[in-house]
Amino acid sequence: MSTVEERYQVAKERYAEIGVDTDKVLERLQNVKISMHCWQGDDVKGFLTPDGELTGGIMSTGNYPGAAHTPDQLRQDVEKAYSLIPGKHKLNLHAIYLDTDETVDLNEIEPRHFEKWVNWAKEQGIGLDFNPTFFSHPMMKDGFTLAHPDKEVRDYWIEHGKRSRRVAEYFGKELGETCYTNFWVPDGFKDNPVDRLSPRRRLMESLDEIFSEEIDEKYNVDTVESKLFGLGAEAYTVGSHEFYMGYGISRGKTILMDAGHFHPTEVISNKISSLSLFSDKLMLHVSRPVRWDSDHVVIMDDELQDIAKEIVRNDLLDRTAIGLDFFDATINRIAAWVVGTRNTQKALLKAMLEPTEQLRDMENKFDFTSRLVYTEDLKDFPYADVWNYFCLKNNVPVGLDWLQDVRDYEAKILAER
Ligand code: RNT
Ligand code: ZN
Repeated sequence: MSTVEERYQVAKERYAEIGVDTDKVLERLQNVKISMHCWQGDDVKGFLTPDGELTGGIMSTGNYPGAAHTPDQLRQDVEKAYSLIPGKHKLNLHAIYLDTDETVDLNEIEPRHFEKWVNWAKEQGIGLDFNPTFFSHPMMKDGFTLAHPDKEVRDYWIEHGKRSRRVAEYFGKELGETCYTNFWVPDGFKDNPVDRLSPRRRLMESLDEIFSEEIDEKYNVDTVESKLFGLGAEAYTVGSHEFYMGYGISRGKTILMDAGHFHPTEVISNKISSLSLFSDKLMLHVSRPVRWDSDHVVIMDDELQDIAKEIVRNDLLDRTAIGLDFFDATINRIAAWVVGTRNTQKALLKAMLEPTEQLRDMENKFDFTSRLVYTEDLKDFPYADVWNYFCLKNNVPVGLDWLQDVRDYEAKILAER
């Protein structure tokens, strides 16, 4: 039986024949950071209240045993996942994941409530991203937060937004790596609204107020995330795609596209190129929609590969922040992270292993026959041998081997919770 290294050498020669240097590709892949979302670890519950609850705006289903109940447990689980994922990445925190003995509400959070996360991130050598939490809270009234007609409700959430940006600035300063702070607001109506405009105007004005405080983009970059529909917001979501395209472009804010937030046949892979022409940066939530849900674990499907191709072919890696966003509580949560993160990296690798210039030439000569034959045949190239070698080089398990690690951890650690 041949070894991983031997198989890599064979693959390397095969790719060299079509003009692809696999060693260079692996160097490139090594530098790609994925922002792994903390919320897969506890089904988006967080630590704001002793046993965080989902009370509106978002939902996860399932009750697989072993969810993290404390920040320490969550960090332990994230470390386990990182040990099975090649490379160094980022962790994406939500405000409800604060780590403090004080009782604080969302409109009171301060950098010190996240100090333990920062110290841990330093130890791990990773960066942090952040999200204000506009859901699962009694101040979410009638399904509304920043777009609520009542000023008192809006003001509560505006304060939360402002404070979140200061936490993010602190992350950026302390860790020497820009923190991307994402604003996703679930506000919307279950049934057909009469007035679609006023809530959107209120959301715009609330956001403007939140962003009125200048924060250096070296430390914090604000991103805004649209959605087509949500739980209890089936008919109308205030923060739609058009809303945030307009908002982001006019305010110099980065637009975040979540793969699960569009019509079923609409794909974000086809939006990346357009957006890149009008915006310096972009951020993605790599996710997977299934019927009404937008948050299944990402698998190696066509859309994941198309997203990766668009980023790589158009040389957008440096301008694109790649975050993950899924939460499945019916499976081992660490396995969910590992599958989703490794798949995202693997899709990028597959895209990097493509002889893009040659394919572009074919297209420019209107040689659609060669384009089709090449792109089809490339699907059979031995990318998995390159991937396995990448894992080996990074001292993480190859192929299926990591599952046993997760099983052992499950038996030893998760079962005790
Ligand atoms: C919800 C959005 C949002 C959340 C996180 C937890 O539909 O995708 O990004 O998943 O903020
Ligand atoms: Zn999202």
